[in-house]
Amino acid sequence: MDILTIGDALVSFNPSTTGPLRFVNTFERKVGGAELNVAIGCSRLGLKAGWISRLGKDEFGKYVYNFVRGEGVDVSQVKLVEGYPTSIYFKELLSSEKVNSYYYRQQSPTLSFNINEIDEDYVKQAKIFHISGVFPAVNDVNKEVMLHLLKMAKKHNLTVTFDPNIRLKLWSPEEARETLLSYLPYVDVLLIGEEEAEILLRTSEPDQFIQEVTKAGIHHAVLKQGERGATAFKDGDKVNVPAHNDIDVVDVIGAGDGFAAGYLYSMIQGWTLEKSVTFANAVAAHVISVKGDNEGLPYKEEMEIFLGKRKGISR
Ligand code: KDG
Repeated sequence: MDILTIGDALVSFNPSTTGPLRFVNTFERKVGGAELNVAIGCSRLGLKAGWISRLGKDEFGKYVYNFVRGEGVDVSQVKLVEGYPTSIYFKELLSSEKVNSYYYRQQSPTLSFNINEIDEDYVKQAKIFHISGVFPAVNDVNKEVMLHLLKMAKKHNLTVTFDPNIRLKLWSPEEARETLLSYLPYVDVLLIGEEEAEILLRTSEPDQFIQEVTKAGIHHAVLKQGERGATAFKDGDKVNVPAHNDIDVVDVIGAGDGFAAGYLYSMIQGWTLEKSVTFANAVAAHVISVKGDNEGLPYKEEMEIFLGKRKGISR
């Protein structure tokens, strides 16, 4: 297996119109979940991806399970459990770039996780363990499971990649900081947005950021700087790669997960920093040009067309 991740999935309800939710009458039902989106993105690019999770033994749980399986993600470590409803969330679209999320995940099925059920033989066969800050933000059981898995990943020399994905609707900046900083000793590669860097490292100025991350023992990181692109560094090399600012943005949710999927793919290919960030940016650009958290994640063939390696025929 190339990529392993763990997360709480949600059924996402996407409003048919913009504006305050109290005036929205119809929604489209889709699937979301930060870490799951990454697994789907990796799978579409041709990697073998596994996702560890718990879903409710209910209609929504079956819907998510079938969806994830249909995307080719390994679901052998996903259980549908009685007594916990599958998490859901509603999006509120104020514009294509301003989206509010309303979560209903206090009783997340991940509360039923038991660290003794984590299959070490399964974990150790992966190359990369990708984590995000959403999973531990959901509840304290997840925090315990996360630490257990990080220790297991390190024991078996998996590369740990980390996107803090700080969701302030799920926890305060202080709690996020305390918990997420405790993961840094296990992290090999950090993929972080500027606002998150401010919360975690108290800086988003690239050179200071590199200093802080290096102090934390991390020698490979990408600072995502929105319209100003991304600054990446690895073992002393540093590059700044411009963003794609020519995209018609339809739905920004999931961009970071697309970036992570593209970056993980590039890591597996052993590409240079510049090529990796360019590719990850392009995957993210595909995500935001389509409605839904993961629908726009490109397949390998689409990326080959995008990169000019293959000719696309549209009719
Ligand atoms: O990154 C996108 C995800 O955040 C979205 O699919 C669902 O909000 C979500 C979450 O908490 O995972």
